Amino acid sequence: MRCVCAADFCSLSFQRPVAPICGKDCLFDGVNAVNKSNKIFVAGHSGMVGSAVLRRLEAEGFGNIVMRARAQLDLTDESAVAKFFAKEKPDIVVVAAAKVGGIKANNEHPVEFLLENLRIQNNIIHSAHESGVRKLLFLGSSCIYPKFAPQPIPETALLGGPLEPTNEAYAIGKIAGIKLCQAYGREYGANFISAMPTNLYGPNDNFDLETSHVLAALLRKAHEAKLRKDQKLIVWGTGKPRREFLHVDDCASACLLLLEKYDSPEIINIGCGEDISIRELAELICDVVGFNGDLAWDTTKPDGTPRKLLDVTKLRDLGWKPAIPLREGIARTYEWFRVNCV
Ligand code: GFB
Repeated sequence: MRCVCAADFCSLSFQRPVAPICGKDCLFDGVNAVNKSNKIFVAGHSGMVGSAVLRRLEAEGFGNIVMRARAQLDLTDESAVAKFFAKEKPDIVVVAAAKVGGIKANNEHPVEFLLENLRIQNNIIHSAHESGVRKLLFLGSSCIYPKFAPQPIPETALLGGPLEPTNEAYAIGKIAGIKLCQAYGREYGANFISAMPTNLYGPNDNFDLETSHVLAALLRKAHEAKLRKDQKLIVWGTGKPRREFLHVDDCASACLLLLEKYDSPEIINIGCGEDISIRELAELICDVVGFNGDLAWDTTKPDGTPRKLLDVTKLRDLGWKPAIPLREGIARTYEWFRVNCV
């Protein structure tokens, strides 16, 4: 069925027998519209993405937010999750809980990345359906796309070729989550949407050098190299791969827009539409941190996907754009790191 706004610019179609909205100045208000009194469960609220979504929800005046610390609710525990949903009966769910990590952690622990993510998302998505959740936002990752996907990567590239081996297990887990959301939509009419953020960074990022992503790792390395007055900073790989970096607060603003205005089972990318090489990123970080030594390349470490730039046309067509330029975002994150991690 077509979006009921029936406006010329709207090309969305839906499989559910309810009236959806496209979000682009639709004439229709939408039966699925999220309102500020809705009970919203943010799964993974203490992680980088979950905490950013929480900040944004609070800033926008959402006052009925449910959270559970890991010690209170183990999301890999099927019966505990089922009991939690049956008792709380949230209206809206954001699935920001996941086992995440950088290239090294993904490459070395495929079992944990696959199993833990499958467990968490299966439990949440299934219980959300059982307890009558009205809308669910599942967060995936840009690594779900084939290693050699066309650039920038359109949503239609999903399952079009082999994955990048260093993060295949994690990617398969996330693809399973997308497909489960779509299956609940197709079979039961659930409004479970999936968004694919690009490489994110910001407050509450993981700065552990073994398990972090590149931006957080290089911030720590540059900071420590500056303090030690080192001559060199060691960067993994060749420096040639290109990545797109989005501040997590921008990702959170996109998530809210999708909750309010996007009701399609088709996946949607979240990114800024620009990428840089790892070498350029390392130089930028050294500049922001004030480390003046040289870069040295550890080519025993993997490069991973050669390029990962998302096509963000769909999201921009909904009226969203990022607000935090990369240099400013790095400076803000460096400040956060200095206050909270050293
Ligand atoms: O951010 P990152 O760990 O993950 O690495 P991916 C990106 C690039 O930065 C790779 C290089 O080419 C790394 O070799 N790099 C250079 C470094 N120095 C460092 C360093 O000190 N630490 C790290 N971590 N990288 C991840 C996936 O892929 O992307 C996950 O493994 C997830 O599944 C995430 O999807 C978004 O961008 O290669």
